[in-house]
Amino acid sequence: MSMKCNILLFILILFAFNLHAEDGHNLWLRGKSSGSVNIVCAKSSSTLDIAKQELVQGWQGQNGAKFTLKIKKDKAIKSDGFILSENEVQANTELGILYGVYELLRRQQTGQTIQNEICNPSYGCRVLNHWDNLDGTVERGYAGHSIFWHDGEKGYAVNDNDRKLWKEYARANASIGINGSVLNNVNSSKLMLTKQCLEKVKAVAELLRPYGIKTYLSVKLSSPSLIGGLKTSDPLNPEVIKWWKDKVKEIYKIIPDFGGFLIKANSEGEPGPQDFGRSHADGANMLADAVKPFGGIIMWRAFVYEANSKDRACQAYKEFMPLDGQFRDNVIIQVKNGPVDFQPREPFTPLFGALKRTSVMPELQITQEYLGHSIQLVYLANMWEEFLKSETYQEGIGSTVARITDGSIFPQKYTAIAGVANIGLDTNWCGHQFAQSNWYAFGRLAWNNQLTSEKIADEWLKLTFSQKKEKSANLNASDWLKNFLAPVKRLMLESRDATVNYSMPLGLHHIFAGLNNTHYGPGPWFSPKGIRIDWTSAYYHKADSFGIGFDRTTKGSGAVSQYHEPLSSQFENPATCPEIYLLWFLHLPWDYKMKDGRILWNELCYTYDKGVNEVRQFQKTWDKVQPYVDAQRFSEVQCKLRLQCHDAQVWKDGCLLYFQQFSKRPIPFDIERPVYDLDYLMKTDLTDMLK
Ligand code: GCW
Repeated sequence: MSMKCNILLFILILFAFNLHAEDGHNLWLRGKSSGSVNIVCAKSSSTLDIAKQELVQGWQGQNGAKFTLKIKKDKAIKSDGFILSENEVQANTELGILYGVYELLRRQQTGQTIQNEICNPSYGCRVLNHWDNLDGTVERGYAGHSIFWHDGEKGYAVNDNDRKLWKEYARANASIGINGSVLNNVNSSKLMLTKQCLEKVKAVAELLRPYGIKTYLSVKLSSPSLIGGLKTSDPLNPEVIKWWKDKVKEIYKIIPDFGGFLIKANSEGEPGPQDFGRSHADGANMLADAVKPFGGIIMWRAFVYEANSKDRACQAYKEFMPLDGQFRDNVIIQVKNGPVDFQPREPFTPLFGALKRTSVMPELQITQEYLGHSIQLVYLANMWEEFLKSETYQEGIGSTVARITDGSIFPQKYTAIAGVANIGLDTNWCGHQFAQSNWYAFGRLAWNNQLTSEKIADEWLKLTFSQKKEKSANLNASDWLKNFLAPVKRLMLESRDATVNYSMPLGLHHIFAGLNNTHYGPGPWFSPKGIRIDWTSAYYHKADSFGIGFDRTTKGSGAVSQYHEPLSSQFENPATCPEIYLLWFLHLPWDYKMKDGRILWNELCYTYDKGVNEVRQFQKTWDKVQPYVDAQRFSEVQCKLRLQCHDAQVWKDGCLLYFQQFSKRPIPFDIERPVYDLDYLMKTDLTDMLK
């Protein structure tokens, strides 16, 4: 076909399906009103005005209907919750009204029913953590530079583009219930608390405020000596205490609704109270006292591990359990979902539920550091659902991580959940069109930790990809549901397990490429000279001629003992340990018999191969939905799936060929042979291959 014909065909296709080119910048907020609405609201304020404007812009209810925004206290409504009915949203606060309006519009636009219903948030603080550096780079960011910080002299100036973007950012967050943003990296700069930086934070806070989003900062505990001219930063030193009190006063003077601090202390080289012989509680409480008069909180991270320890997974529990009950009520210990570090699959961190007299909040990673950056399509809500639904057994059956952390079981003055953001200056915000679903899912789960990943995917796809004609009331009758929604939703729901299968199956973890600190692609061999042993891969997989896996039983590192019964006995025993965690807790022989009758080595081979095939299937699925997707987003996702296919193959070949040196067994002959050489892969930096 000639070029001309091609172009004509393209235009015809666009016309036929009403598919306007889209770049993804509008996220899930594409809904346009289908008629007018008559809003009744007694008050006016910046937040209520936003609510009204959103209603006008997105209303898809009955044309000309009356809709009331009512602020009226009701005991059944908690914090910023609301009661929603077809003609009214009632809330205790203005923010509750705004959340109610977003919920209403979401339901209208996704064809969900609206009945008289109370919607209360699971967590009080629903916070994004931006690992943004003041020079504009983003640690573990794969979507361009920071939306808050820019490099160079003009870095502190604020321009109209900034303001526009921050407003869009605030709106997107509010629409899914996020109400806090930590604006800078936990590996924080000492400059964060200088006047210049705080002025910039003030400017951001002003844009976020009407949308109900509080600003928080990560700060260095050594700030008093680094920028305050003090000789020490010992948290028990009176001058240090005074320095922080003064600094906090200065902050609240310019940002009256400032949320508080997020602290990474005595972790990966960051300063902390232990530098002065003090405990985490000493450090956290000192800051908590400083922010308390202003209603601020301290989120203190439990991501700690020591070089050369026998098992890094045990460290947080060891350091924090002895401090249970010693923290102020405005301190919340922020704990990563897994005990090592955001791996594709980990069991939950045993601190959840074990800390009974201390507030605890989960930290999830939205940015895909270990799950394919912004190259791979991985929907993370399944992982978070699995984590939140994990039984800790700490207070009997039903003590899931969700209920342990949301105040249902332990009375916490503050409840919170954090997600490490995947947002940058890329037009589509997240690097991959589908990575937006993870931002969306985090917000939705933070609001309601009982939602299923299936429901969230369904909503997100309808909001993000449906075309005009499907958005009307006959959405359910459309073939779009059958030919786009169903297959793509299935793809999303299978994507996380596929990634686990082709990268770190059966409980394997931390075997990624460490070269240049990329954390992309396989690296079970990773062990450069002079590196800490707990940064090498062999520390985690422990492959040898006998078998593979980390022995965390009572005969090994003893990590199983940090879990409540019946989990500790379950994990200790290969017959009862869930196979998804097998090599996390046990070192087993290559010929260990799996439940399906295969030996462990063969199971590994089949699982890696399955992962690769799953991604190939994703490619086919996506290609088939082309008629339902606008050209730009279709081809962007298509290109990325191609890369993902390639990289999944590299994972499979690299891991199987490497482990085969120990297992000394053939790769079962009915699965596809490796297409790469191990030598080649060991020398290759996958991120170079991608360029
Ligand atoms: O896994 C590590 C990441 C670091 C990160 C650290 C943390 C911000 O590789 O980049 O530092 O976790 O969570 O503090």
